[in-house]
Amino acid sequence: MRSNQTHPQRSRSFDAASLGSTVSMLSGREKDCCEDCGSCKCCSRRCVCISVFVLLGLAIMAAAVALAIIFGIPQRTPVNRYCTSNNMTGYLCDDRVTCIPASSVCNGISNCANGEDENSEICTDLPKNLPAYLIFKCGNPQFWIYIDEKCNDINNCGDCSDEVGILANCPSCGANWWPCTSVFYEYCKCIPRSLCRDGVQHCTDWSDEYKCTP
Ligand SMILES: [Ca+2]
Ligand SMILES: [Ca+2]
Repeated sequence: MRSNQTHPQRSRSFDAASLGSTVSMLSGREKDCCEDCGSCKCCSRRCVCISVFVLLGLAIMAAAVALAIIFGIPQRTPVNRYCTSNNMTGYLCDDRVTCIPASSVCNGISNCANGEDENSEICTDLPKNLPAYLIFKCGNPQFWIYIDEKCNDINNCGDCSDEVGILANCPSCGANWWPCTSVFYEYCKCIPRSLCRDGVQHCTDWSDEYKCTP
């Protein structure tokens, strides 16, 4: 009877298969613990270390977000390209020196050295993406022109709203122009003096043929 007795502790100590199974089981439990450490009391030192690193990373991210909110997220500042040349509003090229006429922007020709005046960022969906200082809204809001086409004595809007009236607020005719109401669609309140006394009526009052001198 004595020989059939077994010692429980001794038997477990030398049962390699049983030991391997236990280690394997414990490893699985550790893994489970790492995945859900908060609800498990068996966290190993490794699990605690991983959790600390994760929490540290989250804390750093939260601090970065807080600093960005407090001090403001740096944003890309649009380049100011407003310039004037010969008293006309223009578009400043990348060289910060060349000022091209407004009507040279998005005209299909690279007038700036780097072609920035034809950049798709401003030339798509015209005139929506153009700087406001480059355009003039005509009396008919469906039409627009470049700002340098306002007060150039040419009827660019089609209804002369870019040449006559308070919207355009143009100065009087220049020295090379004769003031009159034009009979031609091309002009509005001034006609070129070169057309004076050419045998063709350009003014409603015929003043271009009887008063004007070239
Ligand atoms: Ca151009
Ligand atoms: Ca005009």
